[in-house]
Amino acid sequence: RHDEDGGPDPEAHHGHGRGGMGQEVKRKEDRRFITGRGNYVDDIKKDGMLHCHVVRSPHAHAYVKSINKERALNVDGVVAVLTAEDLAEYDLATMPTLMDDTQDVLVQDKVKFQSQEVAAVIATDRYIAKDGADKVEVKYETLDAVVDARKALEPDAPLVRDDIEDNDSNHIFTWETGDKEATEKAFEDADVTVEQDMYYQRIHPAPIETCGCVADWDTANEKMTVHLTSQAPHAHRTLFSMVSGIPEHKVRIVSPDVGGGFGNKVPIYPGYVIAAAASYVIGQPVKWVEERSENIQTTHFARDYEMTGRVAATKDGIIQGIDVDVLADHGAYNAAAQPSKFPAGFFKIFTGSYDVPAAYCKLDAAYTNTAPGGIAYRCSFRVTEAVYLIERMVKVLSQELDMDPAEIRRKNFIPKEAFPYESATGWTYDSGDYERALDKALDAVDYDGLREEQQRRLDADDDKLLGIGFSTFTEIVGAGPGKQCDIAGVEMFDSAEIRVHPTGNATVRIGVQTQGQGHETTFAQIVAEELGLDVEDITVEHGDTDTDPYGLGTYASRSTPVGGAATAVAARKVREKAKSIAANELEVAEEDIVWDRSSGAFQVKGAPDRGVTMKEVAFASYTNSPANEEPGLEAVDYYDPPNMTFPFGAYVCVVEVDRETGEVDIRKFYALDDCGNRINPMVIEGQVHGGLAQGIATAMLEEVTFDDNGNVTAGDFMNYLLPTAMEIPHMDTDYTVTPSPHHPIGAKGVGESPTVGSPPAIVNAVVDAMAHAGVRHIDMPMTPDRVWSVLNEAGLTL
Ligand code: MCN
Ligand code: CUM
Repeated sequence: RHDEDGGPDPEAHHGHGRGGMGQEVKRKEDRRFITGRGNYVDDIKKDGMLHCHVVRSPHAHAYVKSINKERALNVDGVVAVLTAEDLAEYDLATMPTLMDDTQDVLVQDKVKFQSQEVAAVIATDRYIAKDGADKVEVKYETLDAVVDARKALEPDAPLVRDDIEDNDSNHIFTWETGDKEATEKAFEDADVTVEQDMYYQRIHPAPIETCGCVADWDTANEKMTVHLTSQAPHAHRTLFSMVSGIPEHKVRIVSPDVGGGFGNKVPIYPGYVIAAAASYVIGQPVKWVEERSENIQTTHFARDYEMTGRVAATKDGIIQGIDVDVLADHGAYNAAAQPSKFPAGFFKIFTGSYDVPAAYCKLDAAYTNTAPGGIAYRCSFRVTEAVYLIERMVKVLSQELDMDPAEIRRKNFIPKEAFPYESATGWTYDSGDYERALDKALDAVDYDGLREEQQRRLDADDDKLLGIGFSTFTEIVGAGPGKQCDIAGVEMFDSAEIRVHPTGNATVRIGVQTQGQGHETTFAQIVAEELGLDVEDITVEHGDTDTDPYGLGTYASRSTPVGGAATAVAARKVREKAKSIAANELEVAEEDIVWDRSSGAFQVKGAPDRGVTMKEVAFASYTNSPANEEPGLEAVDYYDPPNMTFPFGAYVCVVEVDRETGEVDIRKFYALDDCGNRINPMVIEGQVHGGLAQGIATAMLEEVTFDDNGNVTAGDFMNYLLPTAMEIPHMDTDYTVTPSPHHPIGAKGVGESPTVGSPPAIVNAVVDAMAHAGVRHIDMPMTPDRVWSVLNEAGLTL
């Protein structure tokens, strides 16, 4: 195969031995991780460092009547006990959320969710701080709690937010998108309509490393240094400066190694502010690191969308319209971490991979007595919920029409020729080839063979039912553009700075922040490709706001689409200057110099034996710089993307459902991802494996649950079920390459695709196994008892 311009096959492994694009370079960072030399926030130790432990409310909804510090202060080693009153002196009792709400750093008046921060104990060690916290006496007056968004909107529901002026309900906002009239018309004219309620349950990112920080106020230099578990150090520096009033150049945020983020480390948490305030007041470094249950119970959760989907179609299965109703639970504060102009994230991508002429969505959000959140956990800003909705609805429609679920997808796909494609809700999809991906998937799993086996089992009244589920999803990643997407007003561009040193190696500093995604390797590969340097000669730095260029951070799979683009463009700027130096070295005019990508050298046009390597040029730029150029060889780029990228996938899940126990065995999971041009296939495969594990966990195991009083009943790893190797099946990964036309290296993001795309494939498979008995839906997590109940109702149990 050749690409359309007759160039080399983009799907072949290429690059040129130096670790450029498409090479399976082993991750440079893994050497320190697997030899125990990682450096995480909790590894940071400073002279005189104190420790903070937060006193948390046992109640979900209660007035704080009094706080008595006395007994805690008597504990040997306790240095201070802080309450909201203490923080108020420094104007730090509250902090703004990313959605313009105001959250208590320490409860001022009323507790709004269980385990909310009420007081903080600062002590000479972690255990003393905890002992001290046990001795802080807080008197509460409890109130009825509401933990269900639907109940929260009933007129007599307890009011969560009496701190907001004139507020008399738990309703936060209504958001609408699409064309309501056109959609209604589509439903009036339709041959068939289907409707399905579904609940995307509340889950939690639960990174292995919990959240934490070490705040260090340097009284002599009046500088605040915070080592922080942060996915977005620069944005956090700006917010720290704005909230604290400390000038931004006197705030340094350092994200050392981050032990998984998954969205959990995008927001700012009260613990960070408390530690910083404590260090400022006491004048010593203060460390705060969460325990596991604190992480699950109080930091940002994900999903919690109650959705009703309706689809209008012709009798041939051509979709004419989609109508969606959503009720979103945002917890006690509207604190979702997403671009500020998108109250429902990018949910409006809910028309998916399909050419849908009319679409409309109305979404209401509610406060409840639960921890705030909504956007986190490999979600691409609510694309996860949107993909679940549309991929489930396509399955529901296929059942109504008794059509094959693969065939109905094919009929409705946006055709390859239609790109760039404008969706009914106003996105411009950059590129895609959905049919080819589906064809490859069907072939790979032997679809016809599977359908035959399914029928054979039914005929034989087998104990186990076979189900086949699809998800042919489209993602949207790479926020910006800056005019559309901002965080607290800061436009969502990203950046890279490249310095090539005299001896021909380079330091690359980037504004995005890895949490395990492998940027130290893949971003070096981009530079290796563009500059013809060896990947081993390139060091990538990130996570220090004192030295790295300003960027908006890593989340929503934006690093490659935005930071990767900045890196490629910065490298091209270096190459441009290098060309002029090469001309000087070779004593020819610049027009006579060509860059030879395969050898990583400049050559004289028509005389390929006359050339200089990038290494030689680097040396010359410091030792023999031409008269028309500054010495040195470096460049910086701030990249504001013209559009997002639209990666996609074709996933097939094959399950066996045990009619006796309700257990679901995932027999096969096939995942084809198309993320445009691929930088490192091995890193991508790792991302897909991890993301699928999390998608499978979402479908089968995970849910944060509450009782009626607002107690978190799944707030630790005994009750919140993380997947282990035992639950995760073998996974087959595959790919196609449809480059992004607007990205400098044609790459799209991939980090979240598997978590976004996989849950509906699994639910579709389980439903498919029971479809012959009329089963249309089952909610996640599909625990054996839940599956058994559905089997039983359908008369399928043994
Ligand atoms: N990549 C590539 N070629 C492409 C696209 C990506 O080689 N065409 C590589 C990238 O260079 C990068 C990795 O794949 O090394 C992921 O890239 P990308 O899709 O750009 O996503 P980000 O780097 O922005 O990562 C964010 C994404 C998100 S939002 C969550 S949540 C998540 C995820 O990544 N959190 C993770 N994957 C994670 N993986 C680990 N180990 N830990 C987390 O916390
Ligand atoms: Cu939505 S989880 Mo990731 O965007 O960090």
